[in-house]
Amino acid sequence: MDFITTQKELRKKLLSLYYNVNAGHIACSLSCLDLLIALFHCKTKNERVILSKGHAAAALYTVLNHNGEISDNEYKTFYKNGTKLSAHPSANSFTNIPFALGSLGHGFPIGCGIANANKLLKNQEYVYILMSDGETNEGTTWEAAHYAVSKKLDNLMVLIDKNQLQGFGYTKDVLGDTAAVEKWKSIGFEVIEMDGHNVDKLVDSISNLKRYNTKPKLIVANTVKGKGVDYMENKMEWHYLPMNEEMYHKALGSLEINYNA
Ligand SMILES: Cc1ncc(C[n+]2csc(CCOP(=O)(O)OP(=O)(O)O)c2C)c(N)n1
Repeated sequence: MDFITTQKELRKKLLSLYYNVNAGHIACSLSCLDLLIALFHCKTKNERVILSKGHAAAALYTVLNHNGEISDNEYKTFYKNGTKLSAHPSANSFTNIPFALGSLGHGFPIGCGIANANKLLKNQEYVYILMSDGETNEGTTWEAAHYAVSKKLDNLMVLIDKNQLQGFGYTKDVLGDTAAVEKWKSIGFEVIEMDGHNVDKLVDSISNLKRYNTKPKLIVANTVKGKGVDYMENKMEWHYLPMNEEMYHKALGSLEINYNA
């Protein structure tokens, strides 16, 4: 299947969403959008996807809108007073997520608890967790990682959006490479490392990993913060900046060149 058209169209929607409310975290969402497209393509109806890097909520809302789980009218309420679609996902704002996300380092441990509950209930459904490489700095991440292995959570799949940037620095300068493959392998995860923007290959890898039935799984996905918009790519400031009108049109132009299917 060719996902390029979806990747481009959802990026256009995402940019328009952010531009209309003058909001930031654009590059954070562009970094993980392709991972979300792949996850929602692979997950079965009752499986959960937890966006632990909640500051990229707009990317999640965009994929849910694309899938028909969020209506066009509701999608337009993003960031506005009274909306269910706040800048970071709030509790019960969308299907099956009964807790708020955005305080980094919490989606993963909560997801481990849900995966363990599924196993205790003899329910084989997977829990997928998408977290940032910045979140692998958090202490809670390491406790949860050991918990996942000790409880043999073979129904757990974690994707790390490894764009190597945080809000105010490079990940390597903040705490070293806490998303390194060998670290996670040594704990007991089944780990693969791959391009986090190739949706076809992500879909194949997620499906293959699901067949491997003894360990919790991890995909270290190498990504580019701001992917698709040239002037945002790998630029620290686009963690927080909103776009003005000129920047918005320039961003759309970039997509036309980079996703010319
Ligand atoms: C516990 C916690 N501390 C601080 C923040 C503020 N914060 C929001 S995003 C961010 C860093 C983002 O870097 P990363 O987690 O790697 O995300 P990405 O680069 O993928 O957007 C920080 C420190 C937060 N949301 N939660």
